Amino acid sequence: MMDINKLEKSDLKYNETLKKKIEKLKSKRNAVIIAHNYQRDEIQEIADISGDSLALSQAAVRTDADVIVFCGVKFMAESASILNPDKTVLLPVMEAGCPLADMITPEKLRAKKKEHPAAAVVCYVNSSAAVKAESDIACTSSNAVEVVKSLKEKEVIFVPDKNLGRYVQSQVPEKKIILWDGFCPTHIRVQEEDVLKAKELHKDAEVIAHPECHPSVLALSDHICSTGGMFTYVKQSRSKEFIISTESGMLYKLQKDNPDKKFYLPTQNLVCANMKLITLGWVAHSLENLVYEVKVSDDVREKAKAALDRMLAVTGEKKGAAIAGY
Ligand code: CIZ
Repeated sequence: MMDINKLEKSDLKYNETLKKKIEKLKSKRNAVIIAHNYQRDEIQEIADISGDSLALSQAAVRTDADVIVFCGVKFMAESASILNPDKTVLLPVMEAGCPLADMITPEKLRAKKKEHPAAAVVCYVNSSAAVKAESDIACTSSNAVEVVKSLKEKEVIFVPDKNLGRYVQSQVPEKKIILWDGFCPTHIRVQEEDVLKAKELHKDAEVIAHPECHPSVLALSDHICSTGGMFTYVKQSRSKEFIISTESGMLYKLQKDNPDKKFYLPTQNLVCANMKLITLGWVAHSLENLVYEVKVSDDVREKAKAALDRMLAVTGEKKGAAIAGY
């Protein structure tokens, strides 16, 4: 199978031209480029800041740039806009959505709330601003357990990722978690057999999985954590080899930060097509034409921000976040 992160020589030359153009446009616009850990290698290379969605939005608050080019998917650019309403937040490709976030709507969530009036609603950051606005508190994959534990309610509606919800339930047995039937189409591509085969091939490797993976994959893992948590864990581990069950873009920075260690994906199918829509060409286009601006209406923004603020009050400064270049 073709490795989407490997480029042909002609692409590399063209990319160098684009990188120079992006540099010029960046200073003309007083812009900062921030990139999610799942972005293409060449996008992570040009980014001023890279990390997970929440760490990026928080880093964006600290920048004095006028324009934020968010190389990620739409819900992430929305979070950046919610936390930075006075800045211009651009998503280079408007179609870069998140199928998991699209598996829930505010209307459907309102109906679920009616069925369970005593339950608190916890929404994973991988959700639209409108769904966050309907939730009591947001969470990330690094703080979901802590957020759920902090609630006084015994019942929790957890949306939209059922695998993360099941993982939280396993860590917080004292609460009743009502799951939503959502999932990440990329993470569920890892199968038990893929992990078993990879373990057979790399007998000394530690297995690390993202909690969006299927429970049978998590059961085979030595460590379960968010992308930010993976950087922290790998750095302090004595192991030299790791099998990584999350989106392929993670390998770029894991390898860069740990040149003496080796990383393997259990399957080459761990590619999020939406994340990979962002290319250097689209970043240049975005800066040149100031497109596509992501804005959240004031009423939705205020409520969604309240859900994010409550989460930050529980976890304080984000733990396990890995922000490079900041
Ligand atoms: O919140 C994020 O950035 C995502 C999608 C995953 C993670 O674990 O960082």
